[in-house]
Amino acid sequence: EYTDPHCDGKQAIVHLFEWKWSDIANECEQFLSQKGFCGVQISPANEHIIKTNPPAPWWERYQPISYKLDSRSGTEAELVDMIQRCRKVGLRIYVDVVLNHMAGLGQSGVGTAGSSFNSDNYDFPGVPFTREHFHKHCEINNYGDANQVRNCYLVALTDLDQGNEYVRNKIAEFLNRLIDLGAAGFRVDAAKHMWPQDIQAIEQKLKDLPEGGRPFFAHEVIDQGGEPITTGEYTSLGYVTEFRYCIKLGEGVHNFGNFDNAVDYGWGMTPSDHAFVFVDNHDNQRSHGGGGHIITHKTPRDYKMASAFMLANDYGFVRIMSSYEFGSNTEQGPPHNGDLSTKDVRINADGSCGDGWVCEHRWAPIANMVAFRNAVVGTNKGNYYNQNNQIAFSRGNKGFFAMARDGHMDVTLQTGLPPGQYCDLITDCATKITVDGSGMAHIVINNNEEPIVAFIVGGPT
Ligand code: ARE
Ligand code: CA
Repeated sequence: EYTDPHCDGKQAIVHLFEWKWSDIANECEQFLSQKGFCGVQISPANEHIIKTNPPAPWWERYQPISYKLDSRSGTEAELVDMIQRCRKVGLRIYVDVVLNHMAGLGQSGVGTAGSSFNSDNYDFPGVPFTREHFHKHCEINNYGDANQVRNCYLVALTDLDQGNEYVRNKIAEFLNRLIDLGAAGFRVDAAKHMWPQDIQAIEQKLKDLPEGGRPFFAHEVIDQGGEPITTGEYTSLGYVTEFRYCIKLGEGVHNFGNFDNAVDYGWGMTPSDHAFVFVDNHDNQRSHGGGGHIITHKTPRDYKMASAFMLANDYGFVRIMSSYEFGSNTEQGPPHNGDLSTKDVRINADGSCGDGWVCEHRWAPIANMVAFRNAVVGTNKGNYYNQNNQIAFSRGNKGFFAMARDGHMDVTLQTGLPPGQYCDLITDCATKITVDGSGMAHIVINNNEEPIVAFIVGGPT
């Protein structure tokens, strides 16, 4: 339940972190639809605080002021236009929703939709929420105490009581409005900090999508072992973030031998049909939540390998991260103009992005592997080969994937595929692979920057 993304069987979404709605609409039309993406996770769409010191940090959007749909990414009209334009080209929108809390203590003023607020007085007239809708103040300082994690305040953020019927109704009203506008589902921020039974009660208040079916849910629960709260408590509510996979992918890229155990159920990892997986996310790429050695766009070669493996492997539902550049300042917001408004995403002639937008999702080994994942859905890994930091495997009789850590591979392997000539997806067909009558193929990699080959049945020829 709550695991159908409603995108005609497609298998990967992209988080266009901090993009404006108008740019997302363009990206759906010009790029994502061509590459077979299922949809887009968008930054929180509702009213949030406005910070000038530090200037417009990205995390403004995780401090809600109301459920009015006016944010730094655009107005409600722009949001609706984007959802519809994406929908028209086959892409769905998944909204990042912050339901655990409102703005942090010690702040007051006006939010992005013009609503006033005063956190210390628990006054959020734009909803409205008042003191009785919040837990009494205590700070989370011990993740070993599940009660505290759910009922106390995460970094001083005023903690809503989702056990309260009025609060449940306000949240459900907000989500139902997004469903009416055409959203296909939600990424639930800080789900770990809400009781599963409260989330369930809210989900039960939701409508079916206009075209039928339950909305898709991905719950953010950071579970890396060693704490009482586990992803397993949330799997009946939808997909659950699998942060251990970030660590496993990092270890694999550094030594391919580790890819053998990339999914380790002994480690408590979430069953594949409920695991929401990613190489990095907007937090752990800047060390805000979730530990481990995380690979990011800052090491492009490793990032391409980790992402390509993730897309080739038979585990989880994939989210691709799309970032903006940042240095040592982990608070820095998206590229902005002089008035702190977010800059347009510039697309260069060669298809890369500019003006500070990284657009990992446009890098060939990532973008082109989406077609691979879509083509091999439902198949298992086979013909597994992993030696000397060279890995290869088939997915059923639908696709074959190979990758070489040092950029070179020259080996003849069983592909499990029907005979014929295949196009390498990574190089957009610049390389071709011949599978002979017994399924064998000569696999050659000679590419230092993008040391990956992948081909599928029914792909370009
Ligand atoms: C900001 C300031 C704070 C200030 C607060 C209120 O940084 O100093 O007190 O505002 O005024 C993001 C940023 C925060 C930011 C917040 C609100 O990361 O820095 O606070 O927005 O603007 C835990 C949670 C997990 C959470 C991570 C960050 O379990 O849910 O912390 N992730 C989500 C989002 C974040 C967002 C929030 C939640 C809040 O993805 O982007 O915060 O909406 C162990 C535990 C984890 C824990 C982790 C980090 O690994 O197992 O559970 O994650 O430590 O503490
Ligand atoms: Ca809570």
